[in-house]
Amino acid sequence: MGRELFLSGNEACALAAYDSGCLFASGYPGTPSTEILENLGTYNSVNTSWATNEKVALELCIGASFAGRRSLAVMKHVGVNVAADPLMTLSYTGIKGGLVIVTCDDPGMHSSQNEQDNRHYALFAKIPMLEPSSSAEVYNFLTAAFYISEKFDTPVLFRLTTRICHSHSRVFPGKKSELPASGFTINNQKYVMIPAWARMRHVFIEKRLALLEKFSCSSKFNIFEKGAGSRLIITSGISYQYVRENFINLPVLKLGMTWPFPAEKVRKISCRFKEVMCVEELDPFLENACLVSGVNNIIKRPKNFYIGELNPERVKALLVNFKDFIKPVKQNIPAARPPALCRGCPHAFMFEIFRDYGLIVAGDIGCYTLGTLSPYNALHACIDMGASIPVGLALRAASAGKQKNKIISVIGDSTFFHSGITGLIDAVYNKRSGLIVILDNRSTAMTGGQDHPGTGKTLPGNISVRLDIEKIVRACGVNRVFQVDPFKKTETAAVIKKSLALKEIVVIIATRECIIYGPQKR
Ligand SMILES: Cc1ncc(C[n+]2csc(CCOP(=O)(O)OP(=O)(O)O)c2C)c(N)n1
Repeated sequence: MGRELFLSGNEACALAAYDSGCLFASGYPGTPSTEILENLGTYNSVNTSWATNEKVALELCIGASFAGRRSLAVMKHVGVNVAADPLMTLSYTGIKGGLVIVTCDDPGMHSSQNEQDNRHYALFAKIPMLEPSSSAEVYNFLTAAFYISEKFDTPVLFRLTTRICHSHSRVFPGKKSELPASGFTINNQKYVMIPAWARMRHVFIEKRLALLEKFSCSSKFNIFEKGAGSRLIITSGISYQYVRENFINLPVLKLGMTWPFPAEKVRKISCRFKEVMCVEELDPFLENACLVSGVNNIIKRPKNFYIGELNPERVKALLVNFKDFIKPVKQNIPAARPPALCRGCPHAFMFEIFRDYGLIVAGDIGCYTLGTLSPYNALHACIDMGASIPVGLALRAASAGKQKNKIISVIGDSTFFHSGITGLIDAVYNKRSGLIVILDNRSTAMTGGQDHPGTGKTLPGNISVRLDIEKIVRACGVNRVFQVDPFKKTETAAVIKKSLALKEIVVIIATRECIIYGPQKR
């Protein structure tokens, strides 16, 4: 008997990467993905890092892969948007050492700004996608993902969702692989994507997709489970568990490799049934793939299923009545509430000032986004990481009258490193004017207190260089830079008041470590 472990999907993912001989991993924190790298960081032999953002993380993994090393890029779903630029061309170059991109999607938006369905990235980038439905499958599929990556010269998209990442189930780990590094092989036509060579690689991609589709049709990832009745269910990921939790006897085509879509297999099985229904979270991804593949006995899900997370009750209601599950009105538990800033949080002091001055705040993503809620109600726009600086400055420039001088940008320290710096450089270069407040709590607090370039520590806990935000801001060409302490509210308020009147770029750095995750607490 082999080992048996009880692991979360994220833990299983880290163990599988380690056991697969992956020696390089990078990512940027984001729920529900964060624990994958945190766990992988406990293995000394794996070079793990929190990159400054997801684009950098993927580019690091590309470099390691080109050197022949298996590598893993880890991010939440919106992180793939940031990494999309290298991703789309990586599909062209292909890889050398197996390269897997883990996207952790968040249907239901437990802790995200949107619930985009990242399965579309596999279709868009023309790369294979695996979708495990339990921790054991996370382990087995990830091991296979490295194999697929190397066999077909492609990056692989590995899609998890919150419930897979965070639920625990049994895992039966295999043996650890030791792989020698093969080194970089010069091959400009493969690794340098100038148009002439990219055109050839596009031809390669289409051939690769055809081969992958054949592989998918015969692969053990896509299995037909016999059952009773004339309706076939096609499903994948966590939705499979919800189907099985309700209906143990239904015939199910369980797809583990959802892209390229195993069209022929699905067609052959589907035509044996009167009706086919895809049980899937969010967009009609499988449903559309079925339709394009010529499956003509599809019953479409009602459109309200395109929204929100599934659960066993919703799936039951879908399969029995073809209706969405309506939550009973009377419940004895309090309604869900959004989180709030902690007692003693330095951000809270700043938001009290913003509120009391009646400022309009173009915000960013972090704990401080909660400044939008009562009792502050002092954050008025939030789009994506790094947006506060361009959005705030343009909002100011495009506004008139009294409102103009009340508009500021507010960004956290981790977010500043992630994608705030380019907005600041743009502001200086284009001679924009306005106030930017950087809330430096020496932590990536929102996601659990991970280190970043401003904390002086790396992911495995080693001491490193601590980048000085003030020096960076000055190096970007900002002349008016003020340091304040949020706990000294009167002084801080005075600096903010004075800065609002200035007709240039002004940066206030409010430094006070996070009450929970500050360096002294770690
Ligand atoms: C592209 C992207 N990557 C990751 C996340 C997850 N995430 C939300 S806020 C945040 C960082 C917040 O850190 P910081 O700006 O320092 O603010 P703090 O929470 O410490 O106040 C991260 C990583 C995200 N929302 N978007």
